[in-house]
Amino acid sequence: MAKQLQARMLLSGDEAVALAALNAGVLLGTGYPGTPSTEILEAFGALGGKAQWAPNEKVALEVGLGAAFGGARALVTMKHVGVNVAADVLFTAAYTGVTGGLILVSADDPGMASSQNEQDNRHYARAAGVIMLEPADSQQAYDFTGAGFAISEQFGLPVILRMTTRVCHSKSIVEQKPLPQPAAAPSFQRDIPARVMIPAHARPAHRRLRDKLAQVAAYAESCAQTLVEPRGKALGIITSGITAMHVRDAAPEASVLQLGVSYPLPLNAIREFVASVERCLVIEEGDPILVTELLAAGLKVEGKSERFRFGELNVDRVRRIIARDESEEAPAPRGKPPMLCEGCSHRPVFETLRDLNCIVAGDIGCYTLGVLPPFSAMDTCVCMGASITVGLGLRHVLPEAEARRVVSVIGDSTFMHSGLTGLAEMVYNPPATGHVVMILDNGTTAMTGQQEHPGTGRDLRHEPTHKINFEEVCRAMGLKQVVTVDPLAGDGALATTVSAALASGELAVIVARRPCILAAPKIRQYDKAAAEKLLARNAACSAAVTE
Ligand SMILES: Cc1ncc(C[n+]2csc(CCOP(=O)(O)OP(=O)(O)O)c2C)c(N)n1
Ligand code: SF4
Repeated sequence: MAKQLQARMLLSGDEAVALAALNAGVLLGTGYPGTPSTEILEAFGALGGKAQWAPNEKVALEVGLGAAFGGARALVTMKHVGVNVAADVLFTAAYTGVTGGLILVSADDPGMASSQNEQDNRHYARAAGVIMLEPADSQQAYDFTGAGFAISEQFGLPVILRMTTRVCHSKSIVEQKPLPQPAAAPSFQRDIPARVMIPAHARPAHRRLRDKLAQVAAYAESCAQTLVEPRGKALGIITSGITAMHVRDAAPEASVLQLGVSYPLPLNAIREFVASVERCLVIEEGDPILVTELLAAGLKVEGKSERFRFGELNVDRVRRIIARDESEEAPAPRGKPPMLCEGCSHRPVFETLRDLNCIVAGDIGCYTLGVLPPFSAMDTCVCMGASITVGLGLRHVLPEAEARRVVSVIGDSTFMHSGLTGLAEMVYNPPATGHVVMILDNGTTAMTGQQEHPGTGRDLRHEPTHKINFEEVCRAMGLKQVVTVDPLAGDGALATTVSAALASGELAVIVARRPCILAAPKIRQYDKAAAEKLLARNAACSAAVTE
């Protein structure tokens, strides 16, 4: 049910997407936390939308795709590296197509404010063959989300809404405009050749996909998201996303073509724009994707030099690109290095691993800070879930004395995200020296702002739901040594347990359990509220029985 139109609101890009999704009649919002995307689902849930955290991004996109097969509109959110996890679904979802509108928000992080890489997910639209929309501010985040559902349904394709950190987190005025097309009621229409991707169905599906993309390109030639701003003839700039804002500030006299649909490209509109100006620059944050495509199409455009591929663009850097200024840039001011909070339960774990001279295959979360002094106790950290498996690889090949020092360290949310398959590998192909995995269970996804996950026993709204028991899961998967310790107990149990597990030469899981010190008060509140609700429900039941 659409919300009452209000005149204007100050919203972040993430909040604007959530509001548009609600107004567009999205029946299901799902995703996995990751900065800068996390707030979208939280805001969607707070507005009354059905929002849920999935164990990982692949699961989220599959659930969203199922909803879209059922004719409903679905919103799926993740950070840029999450799309790597979801890529298996994405590529084939482009073939199957969708019935209800499906938007996948990819929140990219150029400059790596809080990420392990700055991959440019515009590549994914091209590689998978899905439509990409790129808003530049909160108003466009709202408008493009609304339009995205209509476009997704019109062409029967998933849409990637590519946001970047600045667009996600900057606040600007949003006018709640009416959205293009109301959502249809969900219902299942059988379409086996479209949705069952055996080779005989997939071959024509690939051809259908290419036809659809040609239709989208034709649509993009004159759609509301292709924004032409003719000004002077001397300079024209082709751009997309947040860079459009920098461009308007840096070169107010330049004509601008902002590609709201950044894949597939409206080549005729671009050609016309290029012909209308004397010098045409392509200014894009990240990889030289647009410029490469436009040069390949025979258009006379200039790109930026390689140095501007790294990090975010801003007004000053855009001015430099326009002026072809290659002089040294002032280094960005260095912030205070992050560190584990005082009293954090991860601290004693890394002190122990450091003191035991372990080789630590680490993972991603607050605990990655165990790499910094005074701990300096992490030797690898690649992507979510890689701790267990990289540790196994090391165990398989290192000389025995070194192999016996290898420990994998993984957080609770990360364990749910992508640790389980690592455990399956561990029991299936055990190294000769055994292996030790530590699950640091602090009862939350601390790094991204304390989101719930399937191991907390609470859903996105912090209401009780089924809690996955790590120890039971490990035992069920075949591990004999599963030990639980309180890392803050201060009784030496942690060091004794780790030493014993290392010495055993067997497979072992140590669950180091103690709530994140920042999340603990809230966790106590959630537990208390849940207990009170349960009591009230039981009282109501017994009253009904005795009546
Ligand atoms: C594929 C992918 N998705 C999401 C993220 C964002 N992210 C980084 S660490 C993390 C989980 C951290 O939670 P946990 O493992 O419980 O460790 P904690 O921060 O609580 O110590 C998330 C969601 C990411 N880096 N990669
Ligand atoms: S937020 Fe929690 S898990 Fe993260 S460093 Fe602080 S206490 Fe540790």
